[in-house]
Amino acid sequence: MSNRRKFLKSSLYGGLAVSTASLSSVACAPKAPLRKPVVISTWNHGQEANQAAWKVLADKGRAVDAVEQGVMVTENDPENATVGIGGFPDRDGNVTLDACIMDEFENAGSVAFLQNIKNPISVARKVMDDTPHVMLVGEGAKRFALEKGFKEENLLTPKSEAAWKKWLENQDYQPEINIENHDTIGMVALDEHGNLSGACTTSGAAWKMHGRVGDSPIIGAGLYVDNEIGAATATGLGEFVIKICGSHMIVELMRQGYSPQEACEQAVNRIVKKYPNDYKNLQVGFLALNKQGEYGAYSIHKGFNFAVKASDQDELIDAGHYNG
Ligand code: SD4
Repeated sequence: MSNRRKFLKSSLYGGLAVSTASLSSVACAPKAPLRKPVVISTWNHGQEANQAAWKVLADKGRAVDAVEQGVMVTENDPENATVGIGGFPDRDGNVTLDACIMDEFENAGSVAFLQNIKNPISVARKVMDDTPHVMLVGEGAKRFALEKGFKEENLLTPKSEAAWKKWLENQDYQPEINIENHDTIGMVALDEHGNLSGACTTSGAAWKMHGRVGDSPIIGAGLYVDNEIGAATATGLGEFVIKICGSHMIVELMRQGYSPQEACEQAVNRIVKKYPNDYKNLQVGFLALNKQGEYGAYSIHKGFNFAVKASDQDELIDAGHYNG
């Protein structure tokens, strides 16, 4: 490690440092940067989503188009209970969706608490491209989507409705690690032109309070892209990602010389240090990709995986983790 990096680490984390000896192995970090284009995304559904993103990237398309096309695959899958149609509803039986997107010019678009529109990522894209705003929520987001030609539809599938009715029997609201909401998709990509973009989309925590919004549509929490440096995205219990501005923190650490892997570890360490009682019962995972095509991922607990696609790599990788 360079002296500069050592200095930055000790000054930034002097009071908060978690010994790297306590960290689990970081076998997921690549030895050499991947040749661009590259796309990485959260969880096993990321593999299928990456294929759609790859079609755009392999055709020398823009990363922002790739990530939008990629995460739409997951949004359109009714079997996925935490993204788009088929997402588990809130405790009152409403499916409410959150999504955001950032492009290579650091433009950003976001929607939150959006109902009855299947592809929130594309609505977020339209907010970014066609309005002077970054974020639209609730009724206003829906009205905007309808004006843009999106179709209103019922997103509560019989399967998700049955799961909600089962939950109503006990109404237990304890987060379960890797179970409560483990298919949210965050995706970041580096295109042939060397530009970075990212997207994140979810139906959020199952059985949440009506009106609850998580990290996924919050620029700097669930997603952040700085085309000079890198991009990061998050999954897991969003409240804890928001409280540390997780994705923004990771990008800023990469700016200061940390690798994507080190930056993801530091973000997880921050949650562990700040919330020593909470972290044991909740999962958060981060993914990062830098401008050079190096990636990293890390989570609090075992069980977080992510999908990587590049011209000579196509695999699902178990992320390193802090606990256990
Ligand atoms: C949320 N972060 O709403 C989302 C859920 C998630 O994997 O990412 N699940 O808190």
